[in-house]
Amino acid sequence: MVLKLYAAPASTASLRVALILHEKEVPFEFHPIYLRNREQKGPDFLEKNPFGQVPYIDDEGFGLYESRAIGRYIALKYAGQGTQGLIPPQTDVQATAIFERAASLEYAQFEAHASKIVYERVFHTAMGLSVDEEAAKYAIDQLSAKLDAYETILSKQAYLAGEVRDTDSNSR
Ligand SMILES: N[C@@H](CCC(=O)N[C@@H](CS)C(=O)NCC(=O)O)C(=O)O
Repeated sequence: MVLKLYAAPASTASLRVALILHEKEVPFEFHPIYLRNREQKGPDFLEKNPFGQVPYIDDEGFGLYESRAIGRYIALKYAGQGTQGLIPPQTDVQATAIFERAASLEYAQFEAHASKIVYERVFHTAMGLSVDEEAAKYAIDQLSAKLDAYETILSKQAYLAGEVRDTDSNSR
């Protein structure tokens, strides 16, 4: 039975899952959820995800929501196919810790501010809703400060996790 992806094309969290499915060459069936119609808040979808948000997958009866958890699940389940090295082997505890740190940084330091900017400046504008310019400007300032820290790290190494440019493993 092919994996089912319940998602919305304009949703960045949905695209995150679609990207992993593509990288891991996993065939899937797309089930569109119409956010404008608030289908995600209807009883059928709330049974899948009580938070009423996309994406959601159904993999042979195993249901899962939260895009990052889904991404990790797909990367682990389909480890033998598609793009390799998305997640380090758990036996390499240092590489795993560094991967987890990069993942935490994305969620805690980047996503909150970046998504606020996109919601205010892109989605609200597209939907004809009022834009909270003050909130957008605050998020831009916050994100700029975070990007300075990213710059410091990435001026010394190629990626936040994974390949290290210098030979000092402590700086990974
Ligand atoms: N942390 C969740 C966020 C999911 C999320 O924010 N989904 C948005 C679309 S990108 C959504 O369903 N919005 C509709 C709503 O909240 O009613 C994830 O990564 O899956």
